[in-house]
Amino acid sequence: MLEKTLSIIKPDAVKAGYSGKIIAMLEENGFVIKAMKKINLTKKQAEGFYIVHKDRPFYDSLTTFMSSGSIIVMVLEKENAIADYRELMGATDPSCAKAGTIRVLYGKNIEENAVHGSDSKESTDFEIPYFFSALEIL
Ligand code: RTP
Ligand code: MG
Repeated sequence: MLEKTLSIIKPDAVKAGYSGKIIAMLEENGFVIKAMKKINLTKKQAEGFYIVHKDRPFYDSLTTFMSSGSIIVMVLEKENAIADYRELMGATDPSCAKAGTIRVLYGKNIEENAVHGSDSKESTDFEIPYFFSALEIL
C-alpha cells in the first residue's frame, strides 16, 4: 500500500553537511519527497513533537538537542514507507544498527543519530500535520 511517513534530518547531520547524502539515499531507495522544509525548532516545539517521550529520562536532553540547530523535515511516500524507512534508518543506537543504514553511516551516538522516522500510522497522523498543512504536501 502506498504510504506516507515523516522524516527528519536531525541537527547533528545537518551541521555535519550530510543532508544531501541522506536525501540521495532516500531517493535511491525509492522514497518520493512529497514535502520538504528546513526549520529551527524552539525547545517548546521540540517538546510538543516528542510529547510521547515526556516521562523518559532522555526527554530534556533530546528536546534540547532537537532545538540546537536547523533540521530538515520531509514527507516521504512509497509502498510500505513507514516500515521501510525505519529499516533504512537502522536501530536507534548507531553502534547496534545494521551495516549500510543511515544511522551507521551518519549517526554519532544513541541521541545524535542523524534521522527520525515515524514508527506507526498513528504516529504519522500526529507527526505529518505537526509540520505540514495539507496544501504543502504534493
Ligand atoms: P526517532 O523517534 O527519532 O525516529 O528514533 P527511534 O524511534 O529510533 O527512538 P525513540 O525511542 O523514539 O527515541 C527518540 C529519540 O530520542 C533519543 N534517544 N536518546 N539517551 C538515550 O537513551 C536515548 N534514547 C533515545 C534519540 O535521538 C532517539 O532517536
Ligand atoms: Mg521514535
